[in-house]
Amino acid sequence: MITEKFSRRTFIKGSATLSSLLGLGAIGTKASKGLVPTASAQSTSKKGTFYNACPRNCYDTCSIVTTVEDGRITFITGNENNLYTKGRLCVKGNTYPRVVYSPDRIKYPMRQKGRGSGNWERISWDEAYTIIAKKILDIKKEYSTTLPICLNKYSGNFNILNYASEGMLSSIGYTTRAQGTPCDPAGSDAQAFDMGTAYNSDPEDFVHAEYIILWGANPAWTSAHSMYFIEQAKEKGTKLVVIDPIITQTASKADEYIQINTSTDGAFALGMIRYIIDHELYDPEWVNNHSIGFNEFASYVKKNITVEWAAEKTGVPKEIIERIAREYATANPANIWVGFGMQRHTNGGSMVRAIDALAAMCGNIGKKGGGMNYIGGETWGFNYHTMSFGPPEGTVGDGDRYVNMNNFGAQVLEANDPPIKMMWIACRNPLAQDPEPNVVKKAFDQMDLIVTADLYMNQTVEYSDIVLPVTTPFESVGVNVSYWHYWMNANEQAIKPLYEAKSDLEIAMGLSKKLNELEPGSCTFPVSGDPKDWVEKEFNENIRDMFGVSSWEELRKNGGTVKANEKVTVAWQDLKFRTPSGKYEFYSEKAVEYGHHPLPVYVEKYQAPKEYPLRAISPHWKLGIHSQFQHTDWLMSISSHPVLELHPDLAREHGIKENDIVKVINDAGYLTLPAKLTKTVPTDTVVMYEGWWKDINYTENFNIKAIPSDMGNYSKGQLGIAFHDNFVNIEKA
Ligand SMILES: Nc1nc2c(c(=O)[nH]1)N[C@H]1C(S)=C(S)[C@@H](COP(=O)(O)OP(=O)(O)OC[C@H]3O[C@@H](n4cnc5c(=O)[nH]c(N)nc54)[C@H](O)[C@@H]3O)O[C@H]1N2
Ligand SMILES: Nc1nc2c(c(=O)[nH]1)N[C@H]1C(S)=C(S)[C@@H](COP(=O)(O)OP(=O)(O)OC[C@H]3O[C@@H](n4cnc5c(=O)[nH]c(N)nc54)[C@H](O)[C@@H]3O)O[C@H]1N2
Ligand SMILES: [Mo]
Repeated sequence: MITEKFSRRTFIKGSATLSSLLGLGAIGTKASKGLVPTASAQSTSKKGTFYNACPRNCYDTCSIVTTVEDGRITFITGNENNLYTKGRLCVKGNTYPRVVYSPDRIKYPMRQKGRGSGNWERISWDEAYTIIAKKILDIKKEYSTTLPICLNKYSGNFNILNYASEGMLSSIGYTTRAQGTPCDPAGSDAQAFDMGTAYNSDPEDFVHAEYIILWGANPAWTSAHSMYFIEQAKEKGTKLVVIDPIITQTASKADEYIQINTSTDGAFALGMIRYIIDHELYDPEWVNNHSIGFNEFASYVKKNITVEWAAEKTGVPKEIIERIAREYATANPANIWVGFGMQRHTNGGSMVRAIDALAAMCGNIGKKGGGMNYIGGETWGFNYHTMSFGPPEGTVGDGDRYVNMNNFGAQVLEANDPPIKMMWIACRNPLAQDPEPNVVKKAFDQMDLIVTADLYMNQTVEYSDIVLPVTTPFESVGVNVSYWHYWMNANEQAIKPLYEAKSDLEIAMGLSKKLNELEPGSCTFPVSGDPKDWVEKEFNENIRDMFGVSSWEELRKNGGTVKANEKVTVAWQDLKFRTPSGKYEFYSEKAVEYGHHPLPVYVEKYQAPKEYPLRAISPHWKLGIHSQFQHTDWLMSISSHPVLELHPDLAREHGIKENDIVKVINDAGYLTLPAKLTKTVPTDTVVMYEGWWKDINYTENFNIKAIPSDMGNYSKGQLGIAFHDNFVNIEKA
């Protein structure tokens, strides 16, 4: 069991210390002890293949073919039937057998004596359900409502069946919910104001573009399969431009790379627009027939924007802005992909509105191979059957209460009527992934009971009272779609659940059973059922029309994967926008309703406080997805610890040399990290990647503050977060 191993690590203010970092080196290459059996040549071995779906919060959402011999996974690879996965997995996906058979998996339900003590004891599922159910019923009795129970669930696993966590809590009454998303809210609101919703075209259509701008996106790391289509376009002669303050691996593939001043992309787009208006390079027919408010917008631009001004703001020479404007406006079709990283700013939404305007006025929206591509949800039309059971009869109240997932700690502490007393955490690691984890911890301290369902002992599990072991995708069934490509993937059960792990759906049924035993009628969630029957309940006419399959079984037999038809894959091809006017809105009343300027105007970037002059950007890491993958042995052997990237000139100013330990400080907390000197980072910025490295008390969020982005309320119910408007100071430790 885990006691000894995990009690070493405690959650302290500050973070990765020098000693914990130095203690690391040896961990990476730990031998496997035969955890993944080699393929047996014996003819007696039972061998089969299964379709699985990678369910992580990733653009690529891959279809996997899993080979199982004698009940163990021996090989995995990408599914050739899925033309986006194209038979290949990313570096993380290829390590899945190490994830499944990792000795670090949580094996049994456990209870911790003393939160954060590491003093765990194994308990049975029945004991776990009993403790949790009794607490739920006690809270309901004491407060006459279940609002003191809070669910924080997000992106560890996007299998449609995993909405059972939401469904189970809805089945006990009204509860408090972490609402919103850290990924995309500002940009999604921008697109909702302009077009009615965010809706991207099929990334496989990059091959049909004549010109591509990757704008604050790093797909070489965060959407590796998209790069194939971009490379194909390049081979045909398409120009690839990358705009990013950091010289990323994606930038290294570009024909032209533009190192922009961070958070000034709105000025860049508006500068291009000024040039395009002056030279009449836009598409008047498109603008006249399919939009409203263009004249007001053009007047704003002529009055307020010059290319010289844009050059000054962005740090990009005027001639370059003009040339990119001309190239973009004269290519047909031209394609823009705006990444989520670009909008993690206090002016993020307004920057996306300016880029939308550029794409729209040049007639690129609605064209195959073109578009302003950001995110989409067209294929998510399942029944969400797991969420269809209402509260028990006689439940009083007006509905659930919401706190912003992006400022979770502070808002939980503020929710006082009634206070939050119990936390259910699934598919989330808030003590590492959220800003200001020390505030989140304070909110945790207020709880009577914290229950976390997870695969591994991450920072949040370590600070929980009860941990419930969950299955990997290979151990249960499911179905997944992407927020980017247009494929639907079946997930089959390839192996039996390891140890005592259960899926979140099975946990929901088990808890409902216990609640109903203790107090009949207290939970409306079904108490038993075969997950395969549940997954079948997700299919409907809408899914059939889009994908041509009527059931999970059919999808499975169809090669495990199927693509939506062309009616949906080219965004806005009918040019019927989902705005109040039905047209593209350069002028948006809806934006005004939400407190913004009606036009895509320039909004100034966040100003660095005097004491903390350096921008800290914390982008997504190539060998992990948030708290997942990087901590496994193969990936630890490639990257054994996190680093702080900084420019050699900045390092020199602070007397810092390669591998020196650097203290990164601001008023939220501090971190110590070894320096990695690189000219890929601008001189006013430091970069620390998001991730969880095994046995290191690191989260980049120790000094990331909960600063909201400008938009998010309209489409997500909550503002997004300006992760990259975070400022620090550094010193040699
Ligand atoms: N390997 C891997 N893949 C992932 C993830 C992961 O953690 N690891 N996470 C998944 C999830 S949940 C998400 S939300 C997506 C994120 O996907 P991306 O948006 O591609 O990734 P980010 O790393 O957040 O940011 C992309 C780039 O934005 C740049 N950027 C920051 N500020 C600005 C700015 O002001 N202007 C411009 N032009 N660029 C800026 C950063 O330097 C960074 O290179 O990736 C998904 N895919
Ligand atoms: N500083 C900084 N912080 C960031 C970001 C950033 O750019 N900078 N990006 C933010 C973004 S965009 C995102 S999306 C968030 C992501 O943050 P989270 O939503 O917390 O995502 P993960 O760490 O991928 O997953 C959380 C946990 O889910 C567990 N899990 C996996 N499968 C299952 C399952 O089937 N059931 C259950 N119950 N658990 C499972 C994993 O083991 C993991 O511990 O991080 C945010 N944090
Ligand atoms: Mo995300």
